[in-house]
Amino acid sequence: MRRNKGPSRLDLDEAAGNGLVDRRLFLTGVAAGAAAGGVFSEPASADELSVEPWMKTPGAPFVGYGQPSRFEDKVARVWASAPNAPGTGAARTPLHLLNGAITPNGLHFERSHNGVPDIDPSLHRLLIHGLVKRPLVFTLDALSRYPMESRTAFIECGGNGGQLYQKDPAQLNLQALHGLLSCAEWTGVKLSILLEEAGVDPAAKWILAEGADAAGMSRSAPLAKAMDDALVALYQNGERLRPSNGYPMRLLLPGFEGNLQVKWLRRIKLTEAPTMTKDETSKYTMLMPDGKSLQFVFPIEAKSVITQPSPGLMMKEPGLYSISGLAWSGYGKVVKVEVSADGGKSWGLAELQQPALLMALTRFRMAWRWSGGPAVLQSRVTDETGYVQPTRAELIANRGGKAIYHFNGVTSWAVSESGEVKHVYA
Ligand SMILES: Nc1nc2c(c(=O)[nH]1)N[C@H]1C(S)=C(S)[C@@H](COP(=O)(O)O)O[C@H]1N2
Ligand SMILES: [Mo]
Repeated sequence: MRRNKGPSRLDLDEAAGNGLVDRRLFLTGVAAGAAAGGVFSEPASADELSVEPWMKTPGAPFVGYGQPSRFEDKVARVWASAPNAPGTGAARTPLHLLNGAITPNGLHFERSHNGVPDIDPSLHRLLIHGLVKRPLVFTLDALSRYPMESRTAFIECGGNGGQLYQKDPAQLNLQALHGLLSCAEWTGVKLSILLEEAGVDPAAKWILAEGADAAGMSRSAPLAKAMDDALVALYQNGERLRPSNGYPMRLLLPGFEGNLQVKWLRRIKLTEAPTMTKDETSKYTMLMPDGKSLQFVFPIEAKSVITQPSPGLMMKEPGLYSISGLAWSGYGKVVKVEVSADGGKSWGLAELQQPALLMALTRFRMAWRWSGGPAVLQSRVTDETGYVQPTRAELIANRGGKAIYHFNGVTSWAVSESGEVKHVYA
């Protein structure tokens, strides 16, 4: 195996300190990486390929609904639930084991306040009422006759990353720290079409959205958002919504805090003012240092995190690595992600996977030649409004340490000489 030595290593432009390599490496390909002393492969000759047992016998028969390889059984959600309430809690996405920008449906995170209802779609109804000219009720069949559209959007729980408000860095992996985050292509009917059919009373300024679960979870949102880009989502990555994600229909308010993405949607009521439900008074408010709380903090601010490497994923020998991660913003598109290998002293520009969509997870990648020495890896996103992800210190200076929601500061992973990756504050 070639090591990280030799004159060819000078061929690649340094992008930033401690080994970050110019992102154009990915455009010139692996060959350039190998020339630069990357350890991607071993020299081989064709006769090294042996005929394995699976080539000597016919393969498995067909199945109705496909499942991942049995070798991928570690790629799973991990959950915590309330005592005596197994359906109340959250199951987190294994972001450290996925790539690309879309979350497979079976791994979409799940946050449920009182379990997953077993809804018979033929009995489910969506009611639109309140300040409308004509209250309307829709069956799933009726909704299926409206024009539909698809959009890719992330959902992030407002509590995601909440442990980073704590005084000391929690020794947890990425899934435990930031796994209340997923992204899917959602297909359904624009809520504005249904509201227009019902006829919006000019006095209406807000909506109330209510779910058909035993928590009766409900939230208020501005009517302007409902008329702009809200979707009554019926499909998730091409198939019907999963029961845990709102089957047979959920509200999608792109870019807004996860709690507003009301699952098992059964009722939209148009109102003059917010309804002040339990879910927006006793919860999902942000306690500020002066003891006051911010209410109705809707969009998710721009945030990014490195998914590979991350705690639990060991670095092997020194050499060339691809750092990868996710960036997103509830205010629009991700336009720039920078990566640092020296704890924020210097930054190099990461490559963004295209298309970088509005209010969707955006995959970034960066080349790094790890010297084998200590490093602190960070990522920092800028969105199309010019908003730059704050450092953890900046965020806390601003918000204090009492908040638990909307943590979007920079996450830092320390890499030790032994290749171990650890959550630190830098
Ligand atoms: N009806 C209903 N809708 C709900 C919830 C719920 O418990 N009941 N949880 C909310 C919360 S807190 C979040 S973060 C998102 C999570 O969506 P997901 O479970 O599809 O990932 O759904 C929201 N919608
Ligand atoms: Mo949430």
